Amino acid sequence: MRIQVINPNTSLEMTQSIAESARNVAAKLTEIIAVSPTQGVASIEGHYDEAIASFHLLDLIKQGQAQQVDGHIIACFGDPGLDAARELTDAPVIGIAEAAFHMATLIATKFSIVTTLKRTKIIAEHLLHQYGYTHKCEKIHCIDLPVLDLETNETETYEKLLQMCLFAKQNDGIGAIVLGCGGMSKHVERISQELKIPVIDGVTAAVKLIEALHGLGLRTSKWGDYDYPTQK
Ligand code: 2AL
Repeated sequence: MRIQVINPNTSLEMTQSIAESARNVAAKLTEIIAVSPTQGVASIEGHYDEAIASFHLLDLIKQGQAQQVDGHIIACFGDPGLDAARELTDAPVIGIAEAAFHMATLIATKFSIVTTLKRTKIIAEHLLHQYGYTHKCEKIHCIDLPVLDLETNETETYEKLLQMCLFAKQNDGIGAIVLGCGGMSKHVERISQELKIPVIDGVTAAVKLIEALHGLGLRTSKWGDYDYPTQK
């Protein structure tokens, strides 16, 4: 099967690291096609960024559909454009926030999120509410570093991320941690080993969820609001 992994920001470094994470967990016969838009925003850190990124992301979904990929992943923790993307195709489309929330609740009663800038916290809160996971998430912690620091300042961001995850483990009364950015995906294995509790990264979670849907022959329902956009 072929999965299109879309990094909706224009950072090629982040697209590369997301692709690597996805390939590390993909099944032998799964091909990962990693793409990002040539236009848009370099990182997604607020509502305006999300609106711009969603617009360009939808073009990439159309491209993936033309290539007849078997599934699409929106590899940004705000899951920008998810519902609109699902209207465009019947191949499954999964956002990394929803993938991580689903996975976390299968193995822990409660989880906390460790994400990037404080201003992105409200986006995660809205998603938890929308997906029905508010009561499962104990706390949202922010390392308060810009998204692109995950690429340019790897050592410092890793250390901050690790310390915040350790703090959440000790203080939140949780069983698992969700990493709140596509750019954090590359750190999930190392952080899991240090923390010794489940740490869930949405990119890798989404790959395995798409593979599961594919294996079961399940595709996005076209009966109802996810039907193709109406012709004008
Ligand atoms: C994100 C993400 O995952 N990628 C990006 O550009 N912005 N969201 C976030 N909360 O850091």
